[in-house]
Amino acid sequence: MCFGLANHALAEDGYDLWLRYQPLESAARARYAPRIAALVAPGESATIRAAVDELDRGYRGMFGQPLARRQVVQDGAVLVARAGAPLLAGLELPFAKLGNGGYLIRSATLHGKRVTIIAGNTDQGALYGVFRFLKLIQTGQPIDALDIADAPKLQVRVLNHWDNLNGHVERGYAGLSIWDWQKLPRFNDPRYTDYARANAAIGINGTVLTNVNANADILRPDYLEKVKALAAVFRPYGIRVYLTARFSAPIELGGLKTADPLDPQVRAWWKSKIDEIYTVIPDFGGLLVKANSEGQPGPADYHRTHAEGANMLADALAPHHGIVMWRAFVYAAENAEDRHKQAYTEFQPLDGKFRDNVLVQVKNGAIDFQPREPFHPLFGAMPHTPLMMEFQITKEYLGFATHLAYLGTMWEEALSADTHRPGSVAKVLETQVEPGAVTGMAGVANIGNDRNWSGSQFDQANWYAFGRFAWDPEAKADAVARDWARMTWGNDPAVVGPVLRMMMGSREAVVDYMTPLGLGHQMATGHHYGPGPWIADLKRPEWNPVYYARAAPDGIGFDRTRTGSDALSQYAPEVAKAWGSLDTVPDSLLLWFHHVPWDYRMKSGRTLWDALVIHYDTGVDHVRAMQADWAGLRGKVDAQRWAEVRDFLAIQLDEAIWWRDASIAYFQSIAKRPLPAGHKPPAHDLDYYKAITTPYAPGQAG
Ligand code: GCW
Repeated sequence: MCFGLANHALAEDGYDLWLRYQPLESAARARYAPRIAALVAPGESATIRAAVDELDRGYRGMFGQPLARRQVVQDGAVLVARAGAPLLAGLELPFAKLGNGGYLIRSATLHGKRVTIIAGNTDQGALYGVFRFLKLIQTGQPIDALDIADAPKLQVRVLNHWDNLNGHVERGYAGLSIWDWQKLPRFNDPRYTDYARANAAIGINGTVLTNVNANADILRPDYLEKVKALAAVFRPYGIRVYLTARFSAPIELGGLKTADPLDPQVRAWWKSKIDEIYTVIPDFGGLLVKANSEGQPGPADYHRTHAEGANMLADALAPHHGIVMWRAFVYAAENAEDRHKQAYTEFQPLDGKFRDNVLVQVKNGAIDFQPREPFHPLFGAMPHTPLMMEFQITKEYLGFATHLAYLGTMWEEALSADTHRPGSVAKVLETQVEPGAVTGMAGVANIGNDRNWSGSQFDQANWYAFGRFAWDPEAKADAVARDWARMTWGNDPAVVGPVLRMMMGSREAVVDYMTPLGLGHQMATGHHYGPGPWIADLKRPEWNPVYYARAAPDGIGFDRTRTGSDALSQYAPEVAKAWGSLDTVPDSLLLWFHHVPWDYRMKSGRTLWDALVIHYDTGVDHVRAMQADWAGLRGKVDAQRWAEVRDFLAIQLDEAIWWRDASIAYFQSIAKRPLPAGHKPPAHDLDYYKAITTPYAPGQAG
């Protein structure tokens, strides 16, 4: 018996994510009980069964008993149904606005009984509604007078797993891949179902199972059988599977001499391969491609454009209603152009040249998932081409699994940025380029086989937030964080307050101690773990941190104005003007766009050098503040998860200080200025930091 024990005394390891369904306090139970007295769910589809199972599981967890299932409506019944169900006859419900994935939740009177209706145009919509209803209870919201209607603003809401067939996850910090290819298709780990539940709960409706640095073997018949088994687990939850296509697969698997997208044999090979995939998995979602980027094969190998490459696959997928997600993350080996400009240069002229079922997948910034980047200039610049957002949930550049960094604020910043072409990045994503055109968002997953899925308790928040932003790109990071905090740590305001404070400042703290004031990529080589601002000897200029900071005796920063690379010209004139002027560029992007003297006067009146040092310290201080907040939660959350977070914060503090000290040691060796008063010198000299090597840091490519 565990009655009488407070929740937080029970051991938890984080496995349950946002579906913990902890026992309610008796007052809450009494308050909710009259409104959730029975379940009436007439549908018999696998999706309705999943919805019923989830309600039952949630109810058992929170109320400590099974939820009665009834055929007829009674007082307090929860009705789960699809538009058109006889049960709902006579009720005027606004289904038209809900589209395919939307739902409504309504308190109503039906045949004289007070009921709660959860319904969508599809069973999928009803399932989403059930998760929302459960969330209301989990987060302590009233359910007496509900009138909720919600629908996703983007159609394709996918995770991208950078998982290799050997189980290694590129940029993965949560253990190995959860896909156990060796045991599939015979053994379906129950974890796959929990994965589907967790994703459906946040509206994710697709998953790309394999790494964009692709292996053609995933397209072999034996692997397709394994994919089929996963697809069967995910199907009831409305999650489609997608795969990555290695562009040279016709050579590797098909024995052809070429992978030229205009070659008839190549086209025939892809057509037959794609037909085969659909025979095995009739609702297969489509293909994701990284081409001619970082050594991956692609159409440029045959002097063809990205559009020609993408369209070949699109033509083969179209009869099956499949899509191609074609990545715009390209920068060429022999191209001396500012890396910031290269994707735009290559893709923008192709606007309108892609088939209707192609989405061009664009990273949020023009370089590469840095702690802070301005939005990618392609957003708004390809009005005739569906663009989808690619965010990186896994924290390759933000401290791996041990640094607490809530990315919701970063994504809100990117999505709410005004492209002036017109509208925000969010609006660009949401607006169909023509009626019926597809829209979407992808997130590079942070999921692995660690018990807590994401490598840390707080990294779960980033998976959660990705789902919420994919559903609604205009979501607010603080509201999302609040929901997550309540479902993950409980509704006690004395817990939620500090957790929110920690989360909301956390990403800026990482920016401050790693790459303040608009610096880009200062990470060590290859694994990107730890600082390497001095690195200057890598083959390609843009692989070197010195390429981004350009620290020199005369100052620091990358001039991307007209006097420099002119990357600003790729933005709308209003944006170029604001960011191009030292008077109006925000401090946060100063060094991204300008090279300024060390003694440059910031708006604060401080010199740039002093401001830089202060930012590093501000970042470190936030980590200390998070530690203090967390210390105050001892005993207020379960001991196991509490201790893990405490220890990870200690690692984060060590590493934040490492970042701060190494960066200051390096930049001071060039700036040759004293530290501002009250700011301590680095603990060691520059050579000490340069000598640190961590060859076995996790998540490396290859
Ligand atoms: O950020 C970089 C990573 C690579 C990754 C690449 C990409 C999958 O360091 O590991 O490759 O981006 O997005 O393609």
